[in-house]
Amino acid sequence: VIENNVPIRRKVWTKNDVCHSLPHRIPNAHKGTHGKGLLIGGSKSMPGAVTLAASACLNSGAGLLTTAAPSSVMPVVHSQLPETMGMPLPEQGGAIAGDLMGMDFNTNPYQAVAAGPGLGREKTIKPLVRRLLTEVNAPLLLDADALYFLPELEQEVKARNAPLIITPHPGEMSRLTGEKTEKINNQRFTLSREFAMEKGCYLVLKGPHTIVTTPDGDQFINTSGNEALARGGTGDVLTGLILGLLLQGKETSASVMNAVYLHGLTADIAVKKSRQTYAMTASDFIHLLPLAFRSII
Ligand code: B4P
Ligand code: MG
Repeated sequence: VIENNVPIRRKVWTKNDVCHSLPHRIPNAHKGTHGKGLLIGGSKSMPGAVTLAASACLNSGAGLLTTAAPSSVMPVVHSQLPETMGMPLPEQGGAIAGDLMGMDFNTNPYQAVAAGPGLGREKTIKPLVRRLLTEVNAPLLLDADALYFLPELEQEVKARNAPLIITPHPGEMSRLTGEKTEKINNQRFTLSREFAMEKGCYLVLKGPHTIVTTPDGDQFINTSGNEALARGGTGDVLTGLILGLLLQGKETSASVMNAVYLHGLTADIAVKKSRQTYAMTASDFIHLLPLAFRSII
């Protein structure tokens, strides 16, 4: 099939693909081998989202994670996750005030950075996202509230050299494109391909059978997951998992697809184990990551 003068390449991503592309763990590894990442999120009214993302990242095999959040949110994160380094940030209106403490991304090299879960939509968040787009010279993942200001930062998006990964659900995709959610759902492949190629980003359009599109227009379709994931917090878990695998992998599209697959697999395991989809939470999916990894390796 030809579309926009480019042949369409689509591939269904299976357990076998994860098996073959998941990075090996080597016996003489140290934490630096498995990547040093930065997660930015949280606000006074949403301390849980960034905590879930950090927890998923720490349970993905990542070497070292720093979580940057408003200073009032940091104790919540640390009470749940003593393993993450903390970067308490000045706040305004309960959200990050935006200056990232004068952080210099050249002297603080992270192998990947993610922002968004629970960030809030204070006006201070726009300059923060602009700064990330401009200065992070490593794969950058933007999710949730970090996507809110993206339509106003088009120049910065297009000017990026390092990979940009965005993870909208159909509601967020509707805002990013200006199209109705119904149209997004009816034309998922075409619209995500147009968007990813035009902006030069990796686009993870979430939902049943999540589609990952590369900046070249290649598309990967997920085969795991079920409606048990349709509950608050599961998107935040996915963000942490993608960050964790970006830190360890070499190829962006495989890292992202593997995270999407493993995320869905935790839900498949959850349903298989408990034979119902009512009583479970986003944290339960994180707790099933060991079984998901085990069924792959
Ligand atoms: P938000 O406040 O943006 O929701 P969220 O925090 O992003 O939730 P979370 O991060 O946990 O889940 P996400 O969807 O990211 O929602 C605010 C408003 O946005 C809603 O009130 C609604 O108006 C609108 N909105 C939200 N979702 C919408 C949608 N799908 N369509 C239209 N409007 C929407 O991540 C969920 C994860 O679960 C993903 O990985 C996804 O692939 C997976 N998942 C969800 N349902 C699935 C299913 N049936 N089968 C398989 N996987 C599924
Ligand atoms: Mg979300």
